[in-house]
Amino acid sequence: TKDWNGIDQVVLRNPKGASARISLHGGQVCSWRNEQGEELLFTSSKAIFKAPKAMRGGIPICFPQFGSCGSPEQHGFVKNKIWTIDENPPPLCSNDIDACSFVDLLYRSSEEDLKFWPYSFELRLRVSLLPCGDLVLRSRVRNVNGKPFGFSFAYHTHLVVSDISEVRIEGLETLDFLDNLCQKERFTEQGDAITFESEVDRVYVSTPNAIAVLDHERKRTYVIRKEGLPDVVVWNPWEKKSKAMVDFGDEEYKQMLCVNGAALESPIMLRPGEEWTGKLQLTVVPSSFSLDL
Ligand code: TA6
Repeated sequence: TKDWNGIDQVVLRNPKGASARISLHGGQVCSWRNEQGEELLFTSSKAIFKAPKAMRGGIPICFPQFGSCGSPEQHGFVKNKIWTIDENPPPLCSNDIDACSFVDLLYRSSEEDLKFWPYSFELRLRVSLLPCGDLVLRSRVRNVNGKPFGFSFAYHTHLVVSDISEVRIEGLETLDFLDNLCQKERFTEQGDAITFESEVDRVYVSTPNAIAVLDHERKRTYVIRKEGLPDVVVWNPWEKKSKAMVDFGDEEYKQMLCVNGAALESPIMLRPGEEWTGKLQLTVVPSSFSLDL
């Protein structure tokens, strides 16, 4: 299918009716639906569908950095570029075989890119929809025999929630976090689940490889599993920030929560020819399930 700019989109489906849509614009997952056809990823009703900026929602791929740190593009530039279908994908590994449908996308650094980020890389993204409905994103960054470089990375994951004030995150208790609302000052989370009653913009560091986002009202829990992504960004703009964003509805903060698997605190260093992999697996289960985090 085509997206809002007429850019190709790939639709993945599984036999039970779950689906996902990935746009070649930015390699962005724009939709992930469960077997009942319910949309699980948030997209702002005021999202601007105009290239080159990524639309606000889904799962933008943030590379080579998350945050601004002085570069021209907030959250990196690959999310604003046109990717291609990878004709020479990495070999299938075990759970890919399970995946009844997947797509391999590729972004290669261009001459244009080298002008403001002078490192040559290949970024390969495999998005898989498993028979159970889980969504798996595996990114591989390879230093294409250029100069050594460092980067940070995040899957900017916008989850749909029924009411942010009824949401809890389990798995980040007692961890340190950098608070973007206090000049990235380091704090330590207390011992109970994280709940929301105001703007939150934090990077939890050295996090476990599985955390849970419990949506109390909809009786639904997202389980986020990750590899190669030691940090978790938790972001909700709340009312004031929402009003300040042109591509975000005033009240929408109540129905979304960003919980981003990321590698931020320590940049990942790649020497020529080296490759890094960052994997994210999203599961949605009825909250009644006991979680084996
Ligand atoms: O997710 C954390 C964050 O860096 C917030 O500080 C806010 O900037 C958010 O990302 C949205 O960034 P974006 O570039 O999508 O507007």
